[in-house]
Amino acid sequence: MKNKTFWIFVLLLSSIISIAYSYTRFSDKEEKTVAECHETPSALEPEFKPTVENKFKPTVKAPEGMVWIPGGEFSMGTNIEDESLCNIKGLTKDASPIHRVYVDGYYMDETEVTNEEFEKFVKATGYVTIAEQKPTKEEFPTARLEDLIAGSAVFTPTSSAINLSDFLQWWRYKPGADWRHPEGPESTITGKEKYPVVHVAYEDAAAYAKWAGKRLPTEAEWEFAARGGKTGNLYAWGNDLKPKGKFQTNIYQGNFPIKDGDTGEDGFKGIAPTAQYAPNAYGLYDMAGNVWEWVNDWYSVDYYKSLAESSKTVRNPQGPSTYYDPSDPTDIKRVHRGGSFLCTDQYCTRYMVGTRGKGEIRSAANHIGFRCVKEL
Ligand SMILES: [Ca+2]
Ligand SMILES: [Ca+2]
Repeated sequence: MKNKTFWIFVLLLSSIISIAYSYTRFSDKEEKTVAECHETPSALEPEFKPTVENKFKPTVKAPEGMVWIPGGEFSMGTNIEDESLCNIKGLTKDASPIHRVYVDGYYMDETEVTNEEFEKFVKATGYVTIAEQKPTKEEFPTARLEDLIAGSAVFTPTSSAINLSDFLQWWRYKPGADWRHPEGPESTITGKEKYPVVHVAYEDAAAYAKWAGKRLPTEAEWEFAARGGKTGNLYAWGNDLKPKGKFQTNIYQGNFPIKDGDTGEDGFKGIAPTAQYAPNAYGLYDMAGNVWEWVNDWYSVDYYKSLAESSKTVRNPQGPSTYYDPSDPTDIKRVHRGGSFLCTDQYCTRYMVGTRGKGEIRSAANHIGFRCVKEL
């Protein structure tokens, strides 16, 4: 590749895309008809046992913008391993088997952290995100100096229909893309104060959380909250993607990833302001879709298997002791959850509540954000 930004693109950002797209490596493709692509996945019961919420509820008012999540015992994960994604088998098997988990209660942000909130943090601290920093020769010794340019990955639609096996066709490393310039240097966040902040790497999200007196959720806390006290649902709101024909979250409809392919049937083409759809039963918005959300756990492909081996309820799991992803063995990854405005039933269905994503910890993109939790 002779493209000027290729080195950075590959070295700095290829791992980002594995967030949702590493399934190309899992793939054991079978041709399916369009109708089959839209099949409702098989019912999840009876592997899920009832969620048992803790009874305790704080008597004090919740911190502004946060809601109390009671915690308790629940069945975590999914038993859908290969029906979730058209043409691609085995993608979500890292979220199985279903296993029993207990988490203590906590407060959680009602929405993804917004540009307005992140700006307060930056103004107060002078923080500079990783996407704004020029990559160094030490980090990327094989890159040419002129290729070491600050930037981040931006979704770039294709001009025509393509085979979906190679994500490099629709992701570009854009110099100058950062949280203030989500689509690149010419774009701004003026008027987008209530949109989720994007182009934040794990470190950036963790730094914000610390400043705010909060922390990032564990993966178990995130999923307990997303399930809203319900048992074994496919989505954060129930089992029907479109109850009464209405979308419940901001994902992608139409042909992916073609220019103007997103029909916006759910009300939004591309990213949306937070809280545009009904909240789940705990009062949380956008636990599915809009932007992926960093959680604190290391990503290990077989973590759920290791937890399930004991057959006991796992209490307050903090994630594996280190990362492990055989598809990118050298990348240091943590977990993402919830899917994004780019998730489609043609390609990525990780808006399903039990499924997982992953990302290299110093990488960012214009569909990745976060929210925080706080202990009582
Ligand atoms: Ca949409
Ligand atoms: Ca989200």
